[in-house]
Amino acid sequence: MTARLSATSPLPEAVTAPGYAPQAHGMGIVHIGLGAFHKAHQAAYTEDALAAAGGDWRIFGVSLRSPDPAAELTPQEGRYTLIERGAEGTSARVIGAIARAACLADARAEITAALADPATRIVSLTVTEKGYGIDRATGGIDRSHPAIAHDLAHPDAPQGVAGLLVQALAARRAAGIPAFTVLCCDNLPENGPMLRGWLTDFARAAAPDLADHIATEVAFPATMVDRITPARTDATLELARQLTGLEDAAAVETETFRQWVIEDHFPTGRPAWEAGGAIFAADVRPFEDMKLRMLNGAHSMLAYAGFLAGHEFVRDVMGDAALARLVARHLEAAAATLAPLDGVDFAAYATALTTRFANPHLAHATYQIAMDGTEKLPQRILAPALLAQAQGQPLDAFAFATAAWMRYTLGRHDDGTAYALRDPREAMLTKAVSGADGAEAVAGALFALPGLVPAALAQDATFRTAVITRLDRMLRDGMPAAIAAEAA
Ligand code: CS2
Repeated sequence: MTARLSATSPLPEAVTAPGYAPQAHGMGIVHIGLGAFHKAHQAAYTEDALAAAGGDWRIFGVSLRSPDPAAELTPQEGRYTLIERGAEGTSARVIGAIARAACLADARAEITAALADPATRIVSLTVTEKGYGIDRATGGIDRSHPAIAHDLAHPDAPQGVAGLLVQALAARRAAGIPAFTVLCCDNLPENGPMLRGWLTDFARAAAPDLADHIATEVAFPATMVDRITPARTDATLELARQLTGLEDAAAVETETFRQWVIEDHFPTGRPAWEAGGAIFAADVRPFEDMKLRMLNGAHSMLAYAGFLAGHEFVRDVMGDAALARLVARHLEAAAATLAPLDGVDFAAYATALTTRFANPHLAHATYQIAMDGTEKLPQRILAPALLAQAQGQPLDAFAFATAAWMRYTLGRHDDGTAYALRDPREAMLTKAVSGADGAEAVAGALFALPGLVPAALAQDATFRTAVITRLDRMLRDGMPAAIAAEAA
C-alpha cells in the first residue's frame, strides 16, 4: 500500500520540499475559502516568503461549507503536492505553509478564536465572486444572499464572510487588539475598496457601532491574482502519486505562470511575498482591469462558445482555428478599452495569454469557467463593452460574448441534451427565458433582468442588434457555424 503524504514523508529528489522548517513558524493568516486556487496561489507565495524571510506567517485554512479540504489536509498535517505544468515540463513541490485546516461547521469555536487572536494579522479570502453577497448596483450587501440573510438574523453564529469578519473585528476592538488586514483575492474589480464598502454596509445593519471603525481603520488592500488552476480530478491525484510515490488526497495541479499585484497597505505587517515574485504597487486597478477584461473576459467568451461547440477543455478551444481567432479578437478589443499602463505591453500580454490557454498539460474545463456567469459578466464583458461604446470602438467581440452567454442560459445543447447552468441566479435566468421563442425574445428577456446588463447597453439599438443577430445565428445554425461565420 502506498504511504500517505505527511510532514515527515521522505520525498524523491525531484520533488521540492519546504525550504524551511514549517513547524518552527506560527500562524499569522486565517484564509477563508480553502480551494485549489488558494493552494496554488497565495499559499505558494507564502511558502516562498517563509523560506526566504521567515516569520510567523503560516496559514489557518478555513472552508465555510465543505468539510472536504480539511478532511484531505488534516491527516497530511497540512502538506500537499503542488504540481506545476507548462510546455517546459512538469514539476512538483510539497507545500508546508498551511498549518491547520478546518471547516466552519466542525470547528466554529477554534476558528472564532483564531480570528480574534492577536497573532492573526491578515484574513485573506477566496470565496469566489458569488460567495460574498454584494449588490453590484449599490456596492452594499445583497440581503437576498443566503449568507447575508442568515448572518443578519444570527450575528452570534455567522455562516458567511460578512458575519464572521464583523464578529471578529468587534471582538478585537473590544479587547483592544488591532484589526487584521482583510485581503480579498477574488476576481472582482477594485476588490479591496469594494470589500470595504460592502462590509461597512453590513456593519451598519448588524453592528452600527463598528461601521466607522471598518470604514476608516481596517485595511483592505486591493489585489490582482492570477494563476490558472483547474478543478482537481482523479488524474491529478494519480499524477501526484507518480511524482511523489505517496498518496496525496489534497494535491493540486496548476500552470507554471503566476502573478500577484498587491497594494502595499498592511498596518499589522505581512509576509515577504515579494520573495515569490509578488509585485507591490501603489495602484492595482490598472492591473486588475487588464486581467479581468483580457484573461477573464476571453475565458468567459471561450467558455460559453467552446462548451456549446463541444470543446471540453480550454486547450481544445485553442486548437479550433476559428475560435482561436475569436479569442485573439476578444483580447484585442479588451486591450483597446484599457488606459496605458507603464511597463506593460498589452499585445505581449495577449500573446502570453494565448500560450497559457493552449497549455497542453492543463485540462481546464470550459464548463468550469462557464459557471456563475451572472457574477462574472459585469466586470469581464459588460464593463469593457460600455467603455468601448463610449469610446466609439467596435462592439462585435463583446456582443458575440454576450450572445454566447445568452445561448448558454437556455440550458441545452443543439441536440437538445440538457446541462445545469450552475449560476446563483439560475432560477431567475431559467424563468426569464422559459417560453421565450427566438433570439429577439430570449435576448429581450435577459436584457430586461434587473441589475445585470447596464441600461446604456441594454437600451442601445446598435448593441442589441449586434447581440440578437449573433444569438439568432447560434440558435438557427448551431454554435460551430456561428463561430465560423463570426471568424470569417
Ligand atoms: C476563470 C478563472 O473560472 C474562471 O472564471 O476565468 O478562474 C481564471 O482561471 C483565473 O482567474 C486565472 O487567474
